[in-house]
Amino acid sequence: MKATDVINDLKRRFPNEPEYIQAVEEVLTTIEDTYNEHPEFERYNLIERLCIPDRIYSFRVSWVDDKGKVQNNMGYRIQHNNAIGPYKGGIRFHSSVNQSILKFLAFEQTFKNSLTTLAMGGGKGGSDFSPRGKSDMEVMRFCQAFMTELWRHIGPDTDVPAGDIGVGGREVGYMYGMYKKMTHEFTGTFTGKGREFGGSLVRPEATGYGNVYFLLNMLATKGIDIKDKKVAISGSGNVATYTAKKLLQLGAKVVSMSDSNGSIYVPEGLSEEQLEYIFKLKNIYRGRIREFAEEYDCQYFDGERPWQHVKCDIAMPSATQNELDGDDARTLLANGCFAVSEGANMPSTPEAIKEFLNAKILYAPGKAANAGGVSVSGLEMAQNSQKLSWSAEEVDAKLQSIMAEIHQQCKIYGEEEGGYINYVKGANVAGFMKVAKAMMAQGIV
Ligand code: NDP
Ligand code: 2IT
Repeated sequence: MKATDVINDLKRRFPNEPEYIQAVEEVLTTIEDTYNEHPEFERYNLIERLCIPDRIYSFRVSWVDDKGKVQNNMGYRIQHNNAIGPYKGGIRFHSSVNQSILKFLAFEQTFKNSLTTLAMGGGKGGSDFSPRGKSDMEVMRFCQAFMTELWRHIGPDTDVPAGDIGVGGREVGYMYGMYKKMTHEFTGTFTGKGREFGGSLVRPEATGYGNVYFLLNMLATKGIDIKDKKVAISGSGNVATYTAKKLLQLGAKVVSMSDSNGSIYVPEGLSEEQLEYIFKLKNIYRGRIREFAEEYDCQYFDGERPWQHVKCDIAMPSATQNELDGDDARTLLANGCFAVSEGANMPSTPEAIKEFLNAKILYAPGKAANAGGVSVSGLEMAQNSQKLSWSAEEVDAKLQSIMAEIHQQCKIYGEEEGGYINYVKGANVAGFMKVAKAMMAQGIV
């Protein structure tokens, strides 16, 4: 297999899907050598079967807004690969959603889920509907309309959706309610459900906490203590806020957060009270991060991401894809940043990744660092199957050991001469090998 040939062929066949091609390119260029050590993979044209999703559903979602106007959005579910378990992955509601973005996310999810040690294949879904600025009733009507199509394609052993950008506990609840009505069944077909109806404790916290646990594993390889380290976070949603919460518990200083309109800079680090304000601002009032800057009179960079403005030891991008580019990476490095652990999926551009790897800093790609979310989703599925619920301590302990295991797999496959761990290569090769072996064993299907 020549990675460039496969990528060029995919570019020709899917010309309008830059995010998908970007994600594929990053993986293929790092697994090429390992793949070519297995001539049987090439005989089975494994690579093409792994890059192209098993199937894609796309549909129109029509719903009525509060003014009585009929709105039409697009809905999608990408079932990418189920070699090691049922399709599994979140649903994203954001105005930017299109097939390319969901294909990149479903592709990434396949490798991420493989790393978790649990039995989950890869999938992703979503809509170009944006919950921002919509009333509760509008969000409910949209979720219900979306589910009247999606329900027939998912199931507890077929495909299990969850949250992502724009989809939190509220949206999952509404979608699950309609799913239950359509199927006449109460099964664990969604994860991230409310605690009262099968949701796992620690699932809301899991992605952010998991990212911090992964970071601790990376820092331990260098004997670095997290205490008093300055951490820049982007985003102020689910992943960003729980990342901040765990960091504060550990004595680190969170110096920035952001949303799509701008970022705040608090050089001395957020207090617990200030973080609590951000939780409320985002989850209850559904406000903007600018309002934090007004309330606490701190620096606010309108329309800007944090990276050019903050001095930090560690960066944890936790908003969206391609939110940290080559210039941002160079500025972070020049300002002394020595670790980057990605809460978002593909937040660093290829140029930024190159800068981090060349500088040989600790750099964890999202598919390893943010795998805690889907891991606890896997634990939620296990609890639902058993019709039991585990304590927060039990789930958190399992999350910590899964993140340590993912770190170990990255080390095994990514350690270079001289001891530098290339986590990009490690995560890609480890994730790939498990899926590849399962696909080989199951024949050409
Ligand atoms: P939320 O919707 O809770 O929060 C998203 C945050 O990112 C908000 O602050 C949002 O700002 C900001 N954001 C979204 N889109 C953009 C954009 N185009 N430009 C700038 N800022 C943006 O989502 P999550 O916290 O769940 O997800 C964040 C990232 O983490 C995503 O990449 C997601 O795929 C990834 N992830 C999520 C997991 C989960 O369990 N939820 C698991 C693993 C990864 P605004 O309010 O202005 O839109
Ligand atoms: O990107 C991700 O891993 C998620 N949005 C979580 C997926 C899940 O099924 O919990």
